[in-house]
Amino acid sequence: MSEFIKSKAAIAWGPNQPLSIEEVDVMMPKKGEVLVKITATGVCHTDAFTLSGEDPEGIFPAILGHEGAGVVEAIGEGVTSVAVGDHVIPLYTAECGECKMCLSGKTNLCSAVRETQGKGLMPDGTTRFYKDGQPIYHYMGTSTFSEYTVLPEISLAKVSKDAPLEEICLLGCGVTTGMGAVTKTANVQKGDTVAIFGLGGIGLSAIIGARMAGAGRIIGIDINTSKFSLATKLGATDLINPKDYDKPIQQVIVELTDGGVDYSFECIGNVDVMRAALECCHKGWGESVIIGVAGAGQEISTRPFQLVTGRVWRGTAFGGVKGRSELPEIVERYMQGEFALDDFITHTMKLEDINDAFDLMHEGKSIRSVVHY
Ligand code: NAD
Ligand code: AHE
Ligand code: ZN
Repeated sequence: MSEFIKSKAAIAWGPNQPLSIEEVDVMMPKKGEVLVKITATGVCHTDAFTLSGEDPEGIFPAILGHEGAGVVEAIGEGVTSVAVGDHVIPLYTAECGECKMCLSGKTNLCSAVRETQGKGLMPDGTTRFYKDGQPIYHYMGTSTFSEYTVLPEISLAKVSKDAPLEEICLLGCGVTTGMGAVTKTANVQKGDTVAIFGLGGIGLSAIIGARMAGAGRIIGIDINTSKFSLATKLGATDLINPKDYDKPIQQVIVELTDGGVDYSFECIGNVDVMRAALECCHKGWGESVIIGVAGAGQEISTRPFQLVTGRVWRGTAFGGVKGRSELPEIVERYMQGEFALDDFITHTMKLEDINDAFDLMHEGKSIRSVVHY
C-alpha cells in the first residue's frame, strides 16, 4: 500500500477554466524522488499559456506552476544529494550530469526525465497526485501550485538556507531565464547595443542581464508603457512603444542604432515580434534570441536573405542555465546584492486567490504575483 499525504493544490481541470483550490492526495516519494513543501511560487506567463490550451504539451487535469521554492519534506530510497530540511528550487530543466545532453557541454537541456515530464508523469510513468482516486497530471516536472509536490532528485537545486524563499522562487524561472539569455546564451559584451521586446518578468530580467554585461545601449520595447518606469530603474537607456510609430518597429530600431542592434531578445511569445526582433539586428553579426513561447501551430518566418547577410536566429530555455550546478551560485550572487528580486514582486496572495494572479497578468497590471502557502 502506498502512503499519501494531504495537500492543498490549485487544479487545472481543463483549458481556460479557473484553477480550482482543492485538497489532493500526494503519494510519498519513490526511489530517486523527493517530496518538497513549496512555500512560495511565482506565476509565469507560461502557466497562463498552458492553461489557455495553446500548449501542445498541455494536459489536463494537471497541477500547474514551475517557479517555486521550498523545503525538502521527505526523500525516497537512494536519494543522496538533498536531505530533509534542505532549501530547494524545483527545476523544469533537470540536470542529471550523465546524459548525452549534460555531457555535451553545449546545452542545459538534460534529457534524463524530459520525455515523461512532457507527458505530465514522473520518470516511472505514473503520477503522484490524486483527487478522490483520480490521477492528476504533473506539469513541467514541478507542479508548484501544490503545497506538497514530488520531483526527481535531479530536478532540484539545493540553495542557501539564508536566502528568502518567497523571493528566490523567481529564480526558478523568470529572472534566471532573462538574465541567462543575455549573459550566457547571447554572451553580450561590454558596449553592445541590445533590444529587448516585451518588458514582463522575462524582459525586465534581460535588462538586468544586459546591465550586468555592460551593454552600452539597452532598448526596451513594450506596448504597455506602465512597464517603462521599472525598465528605466533596472537600466534601460531607451524605451519604445511600437504604437507611437506608423512604420515597422524593426525599421524604427535600425534607424535609431546606425544599422541595427548587436543582440535582440523576444520576451513575448509573438511570432510577428520574433520576426521584427531578428530584422532589427545589425547586418553581418546581429543575433536574435527567442525566449517567448508561441502557441500550437504557430511558425516564424523571415526572408532567408536576413540570415544570408549574417544575422543569427537562436533560442534559449531557462537562460541556458544548468540548474543544479549553476543556480545555487546565482542565489549567492543575489544574496551578495548583485541584483534585486523584490522589484519584480508587484503582488502577493494566498493560493486561494491564485486566479487573481492570472487576471492581473492578462490585464498587464503585474510583473510577478507570488503565492505564499
Ligand atoms: P509577461 O506577460 O509578464 O510579459 C510580456 C510582456 O510583453 C508584457 O509587458 C506585454 O505588455 C508585452 N507585449 C505583449 N505584446 C507585445 C507586443 N506586440 N509588442 C511589445 N510588447 C508586447 O510574460 P513573461 O512572464 O515575462 O513571459 C514572457 C514570455 O517568455 C512568455 O511567452 C513565456 O511563456 C516565455 N518564457 C520563456 C522561457 C524560456 O525558458 N524560454 C522562460 C520563461 C518564460
Ligand atoms: N510545451 C511547449 C514548449 C514550452 C517551452 O518552450 N518551455 C520552455 C520553458 S518556459 C518557462 O516559462 C522550455 O524550457 N523549453 C524547453 C523544454 O525542454 O521544454 C511546446 O511548445 O510544446
Ligand atoms: Zn516560466
